[in-house]
Amino acid sequence: QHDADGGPDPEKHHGHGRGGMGESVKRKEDKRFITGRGNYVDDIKKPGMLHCEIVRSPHAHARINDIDKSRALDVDGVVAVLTAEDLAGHDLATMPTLMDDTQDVLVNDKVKFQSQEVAAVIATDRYIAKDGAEKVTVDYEVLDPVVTAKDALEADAPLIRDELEDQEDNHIFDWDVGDKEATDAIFEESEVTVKEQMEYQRLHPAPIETCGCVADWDPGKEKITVHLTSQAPHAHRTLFSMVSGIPEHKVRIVSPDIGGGFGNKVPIYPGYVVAAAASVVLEQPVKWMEERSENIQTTGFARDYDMTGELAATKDGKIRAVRTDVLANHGAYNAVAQPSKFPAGFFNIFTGSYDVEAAYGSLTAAFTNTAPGGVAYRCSFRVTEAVYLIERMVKVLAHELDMDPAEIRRRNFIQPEEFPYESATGWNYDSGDYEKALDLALEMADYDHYREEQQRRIEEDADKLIGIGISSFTEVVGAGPGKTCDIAGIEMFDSADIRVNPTGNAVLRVGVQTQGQGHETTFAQIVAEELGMDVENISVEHGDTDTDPYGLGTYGSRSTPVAGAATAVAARKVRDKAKSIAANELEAAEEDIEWDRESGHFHVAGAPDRSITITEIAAGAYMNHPAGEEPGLEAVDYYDPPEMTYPFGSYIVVVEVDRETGEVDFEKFVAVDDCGNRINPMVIEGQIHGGLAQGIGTAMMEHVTYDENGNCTGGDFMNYLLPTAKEIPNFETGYTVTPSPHHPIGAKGVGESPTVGSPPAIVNAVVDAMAHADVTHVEMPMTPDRVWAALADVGLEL
Ligand code: MCN
Ligand code: CUM
Repeated sequence: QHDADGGPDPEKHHGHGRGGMGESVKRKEDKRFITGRGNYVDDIKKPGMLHCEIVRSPHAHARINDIDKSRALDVDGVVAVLTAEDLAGHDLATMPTLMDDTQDVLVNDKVKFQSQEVAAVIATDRYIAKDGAEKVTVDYEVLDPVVTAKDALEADAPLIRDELEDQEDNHIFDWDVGDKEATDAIFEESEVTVKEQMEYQRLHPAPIETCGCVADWDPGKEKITVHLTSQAPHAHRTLFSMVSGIPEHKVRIVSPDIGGGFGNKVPIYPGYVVAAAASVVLEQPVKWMEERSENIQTTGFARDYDMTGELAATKDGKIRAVRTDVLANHGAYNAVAQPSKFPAGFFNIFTGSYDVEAAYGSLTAAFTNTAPGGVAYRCSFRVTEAVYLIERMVKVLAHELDMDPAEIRRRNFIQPEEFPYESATGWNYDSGDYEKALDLALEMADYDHYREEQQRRIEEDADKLIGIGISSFTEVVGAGPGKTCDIAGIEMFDSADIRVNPTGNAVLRVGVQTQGQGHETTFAQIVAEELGMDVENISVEHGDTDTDPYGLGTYGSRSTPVAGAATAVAARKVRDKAKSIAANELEAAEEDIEWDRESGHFHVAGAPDRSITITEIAAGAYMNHPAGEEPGLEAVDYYDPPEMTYPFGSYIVVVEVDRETGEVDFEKFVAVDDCGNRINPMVIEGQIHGGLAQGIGTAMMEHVTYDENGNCTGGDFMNYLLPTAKEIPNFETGYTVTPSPHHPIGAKGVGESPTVGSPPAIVNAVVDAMAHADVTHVEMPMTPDRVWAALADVGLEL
């Protein structure tokens, strides 16, 4: 895949002063964001626009006997009230989920989770719609709910999905991976085995902007335009067309500025379908925008995995086998947003950064009376859960063997020369140098000093204990090769379209969609690098399916690995054409034209002063194009990645645990990441900071909780706690560079690494503070009461 000149050199990334690879170019998008000129879905106002409010069920499990619309229709300004019956008339009563299940758009017969969509009120303004919604009278017959996967699988559990033929219980599927026999055999004969039970609690991505849309049916053109909070506009267009029956070329999805996605904006939600249906029926634009509690209680959640981890090892700490068993709560529908052939996402890489002889993982998924989802929140499709499992287990093993957790990792790392490496579960790691990243992190964290300080506090019986936690994670991002990765059957390639204008600037259109990651800047940097243009002269467009090339969207940190690769390849196609124009302009043979990455110029071989810039070439392409060539200067690339990329890192967290209050303070937080060649170090650092904050939220605060009646008790920001600046310590970031051998610019994704890698480091640190009293696990979120209970359990409390 590498260019003739070898692509950018990791050792000298200076961007050549033009804002290419490796330069911390300031984000172009920030001017409009910080001056209040962003344009989000809720900013869109259209003449005659109506507003949609959804009536939601107060019960988690209930049969609907009757819905009375009359009082709502009496409210002045209410235009329509829709129920499942009305939608059925348009064949829109149900919609497919991304995992082949069928979800009610509005409840047909039986409510399956609290706050499920029951009816929709369309009115001339939002407040009237809300008043109308309060007046819709629903007669519910309340049923017994079941909220945990374990309870849902009990023989006497109430059947949630009774509308499905052949569904006799709440079991969805079983999945397994690896070699059970070989793994079990190693466990039988190993000198040491350890086992731990751990829960990865239900979380919610909670982007600042909730989900919503403005649907606008044009009866003249018979075309619908939907401004949508979408991380994947093209995939959503295809699904919209399939669900509505409107031909795909008559559907336009526009993702304007998106106020954070974090995976929450990958699925299609009932509100979108209702607004679109209402717009078609009423022939007026319809806006639907969620409130915060609706967002937390009903849209794609994350995790909810109950995991058992086991390691088999030798006495000197060589891990021989990994075994895991998982109980997964998928909520009321199987609506996980992930490549369709991976029912447990990429949980497969639970062997992590370690070279083991065998591994086996099994999983059972269940329906419950809770909101559907499972994959979201910077997770790389369940790599969060996999990394948590293995990095926690390595700490458990280190404790069992009384070994230093850094040393035990060193003994088990896959070695740099072993790449490409096939893991025990059959995954092909592209490149890595794990020890280098760990060593750098240890040095930055002043590891030995804190180990001594920890000992001193124990000996002095101090009020505050020190704990040090490590996580040396491996990620897998860049879904994905079309042969294995698809969404609703569409292969997960991505695309770039570059058009160079006569005056020498260019527009790049991509199939991915930024939600805050800085693509308008970083994708322009790839073009700047590959064409010798100034980054200021390249604008990046995305999020409009009428004009952008088809792509699968932004999630799973796939933009850089897939669309970034497409961008580099498209730029190189432009460069190839540029050579023939350069030859024409310089009156030389095309074979004699060379491109110089450093200067960004094209010149005649052996005659560097006979050179020409891309700007001059652009003029030539339109004003003096070579005979026999097409005029113009542009190229498109659809990139099917040969493999995924495997970024990695080592995080070290030092905490102080207060024995009196159970409070945890971060003393030091070091994150060393390796995402291959780096496009924009400042953007990467921003991604790391944000993701570490979310990792702290995960480990310490966040939890979507339900009571036994299925009431969502963690469904608003009073109860679902997000970290603020006050809870976030100073992060120290470092990096190593191990390029991906198969990516055109040697880059790997990074957007999810910090959230994937940090929770186990934090839990390991808190556990480590109590390890001298043989504490091996504390469940997340590690609230002060939980930490205090763990201290009290072993007599360490004050
Ligand atoms: N980058 C780079 N050099 C690399 C790798 C990445 O400069 N070697 C830059 C990229 O150019 C891009 C950013 O880092 O600007 C993230 O790139 P990448 O890792 O490819 O991830 P994506 O762009 O595909 O973003 C998705 C990822 C996911 S899946 C979640 S979830 C998440 C995350 O990004 N959601 C976010 N970070 C987020 N950040 C913000 N502000 N908002 C979200 O919703
Ligand atoms: Cu798993 S959250 Mo991101 O892949 O959009």
